[in-house]
Amino acid sequence: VSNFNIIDTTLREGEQFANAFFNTEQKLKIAKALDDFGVEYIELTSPVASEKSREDNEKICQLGLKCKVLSHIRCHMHDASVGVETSVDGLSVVIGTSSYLRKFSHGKDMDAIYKAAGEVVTFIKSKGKEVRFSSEDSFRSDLVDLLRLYRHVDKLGVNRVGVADTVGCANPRQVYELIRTLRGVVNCDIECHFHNDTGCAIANAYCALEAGATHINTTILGIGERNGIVPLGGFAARMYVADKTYVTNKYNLHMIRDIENMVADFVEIQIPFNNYITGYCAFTHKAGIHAKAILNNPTTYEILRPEDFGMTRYVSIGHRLTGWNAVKSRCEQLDLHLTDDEIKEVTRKIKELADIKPLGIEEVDSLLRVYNKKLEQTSH
Ligand code: HCA
Ligand code: CU
Repeated sequence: VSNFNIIDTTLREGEQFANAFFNTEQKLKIAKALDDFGVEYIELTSPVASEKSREDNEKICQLGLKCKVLSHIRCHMHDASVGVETSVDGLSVVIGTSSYLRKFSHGKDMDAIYKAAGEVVTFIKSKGKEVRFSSEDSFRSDLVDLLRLYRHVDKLGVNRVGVADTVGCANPRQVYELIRTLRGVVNCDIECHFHNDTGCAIANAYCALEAGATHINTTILGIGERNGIVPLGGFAARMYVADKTYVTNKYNLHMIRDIENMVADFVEIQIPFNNYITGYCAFTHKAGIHAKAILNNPTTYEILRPEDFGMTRYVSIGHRLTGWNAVKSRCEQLDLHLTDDEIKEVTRKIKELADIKPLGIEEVDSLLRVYNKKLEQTSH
């Protein structure tokens, strides 16, 4: 899979995260950081949501970013008429199409949706803005209804149609099939939005691209409704493995850590220990067997080069699973000259102590230094 675009929606979907209350300054910082990172689009909250939202959207548009700026609106003529008067490059239109949403949310039947979609898309196009039309809860919608609707807006000249797994129910194979089918029905680009309730979001995004999708929605750290959507960092990791050159040339991967720290700070959360790329142990190697191979050739156990993401690898040695090769490498770093037999002996000592409790790196280092000194003294 190569050639895809990121539509980051931290400033729309991310605002729906339980802890998110971005002020204007924070929104501007997020928009700039995403632009510097290199996303192709950012999506903002609807200008209809609140007066402040509308004002902040204007301020973001005035930043003169390289990326395109979109705002998210309901499939209403009222929202569209407000949206076209704002400075965004395009509007992302959405309407629920599953029986759940038709019944418990907006109450429209498929014919009414069909009509509203046509009207709104035609209107936005006539005002010269980019327009995307998306169906909420696509995976619990009737396939025949859905394809008919997408074909309709495609004929009317929509820039993209959107598929949204609003409830996070879809699995990669279902995604592949739906997008493959849709690819045969419309000519326009295909955008996808995956929630992560069952941990399939990144895999779903990848399969969507394999099946012909062109644009993927992400947020920083995956924040969004409930447990959120495709995280920008994890998605970047997935795509880096698929096509390293394309991804490293297109995105400023070294920025991921700072962007995540900034947003974690704004929404008052910690970066999860097992986070893609930036989790505290993402590049920590522990077992003796791993440590030895990593020291010989990092790619043995690393699919992501930490340097490509501005990160560093760490080999943990103060534990009962340690091995003498890792200890030897530490001695070299500390410029201590021990023979292999001496290193093996001190490794036994480390394992013995670590069987009682793990040792910090300072404890290991001082053990190595003391041992080295003793040897030096006895040799004189
Ligand atoms: C929601 C809307 C949405 C929209 C996705 C889209 C979803 O908050 O329910 O516009 O493609 O998940 O369906 O985020
Ligand atoms: Cu969503």
